[in-house]
Amino acid sequence: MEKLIITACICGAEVTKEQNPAVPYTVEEIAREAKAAYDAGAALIHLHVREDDGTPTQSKERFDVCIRAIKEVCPDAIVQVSTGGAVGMTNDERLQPLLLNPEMATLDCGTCNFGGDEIFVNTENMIIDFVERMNERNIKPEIEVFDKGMIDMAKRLGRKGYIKYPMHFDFVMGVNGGISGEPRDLEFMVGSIPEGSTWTVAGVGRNQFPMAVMGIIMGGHVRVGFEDNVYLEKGVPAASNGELVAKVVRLAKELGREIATPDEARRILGLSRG
Ligand code: KMH
Ligand code: ZN
Repeated sequence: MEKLIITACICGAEVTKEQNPAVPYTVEEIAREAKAAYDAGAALIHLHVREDDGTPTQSKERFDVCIRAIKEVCPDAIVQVSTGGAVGMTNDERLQPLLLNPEMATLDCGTCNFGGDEIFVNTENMIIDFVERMNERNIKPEIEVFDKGMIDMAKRLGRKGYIKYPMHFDFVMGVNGGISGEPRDLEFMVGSIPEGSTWTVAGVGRNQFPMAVMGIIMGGHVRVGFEDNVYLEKGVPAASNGELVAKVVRLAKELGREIATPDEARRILGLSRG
């Protein structure tokens, strides 16, 4: 089995300091949380950014400042920018961080409900537009799927030549509106992707660590962080993203899986530049 790539989704667009005071908003807080995750064993930082008051933004300038601050304290970490942003943002807003030529970016492969009245919109034409911009800049997409039909969309766009092979997927399990976080759901997702693909799994809320264990034992990779869950265990808020990553490292060690460094992660994901 390949070494385990741990992705830390340190900030997200929706989670707030009211839910956990360690959720980062400022540039300094984002760098602090990235370093805590990296020091604990994360190779990859999935990045959203905020204004100082916590408002989610896709501003190129804000991403630039945050990425520089992250690179100062975790020089070799892979930074994966979000093109999902927050529900309701325009396509142009969401696409801004691609102008910074990051190594990776998310490619959300379908529309889904996101709780309450929220709808996270990703039409077929949007997905094609987003991936073409990534291809132009040699940015590796991480295909975000919240439901099985989104895998089928990615496969369709692969056959049409838009999404390149080998694909890399992130299964986000347990969103209110997407697939749930049962082991059989994950097996279904993993069994549905093209041969030769890599995958990581993100469990939302109480699904985070059960899904992490499944990812470890099934030979996939794991995403944890405040974007998906703010608790270290039931009723115990995590003091930092580093604590969530450290827990995955402990689980992986118990289960006999070694942790990938950022350069090992680059090789596993087929990233062509550092
Ligand atoms: N904040 C969600 C609406 C991504 O990063 O690409 C979308 C999201 C997915 O977080
Ligand atoms: Zn995200």
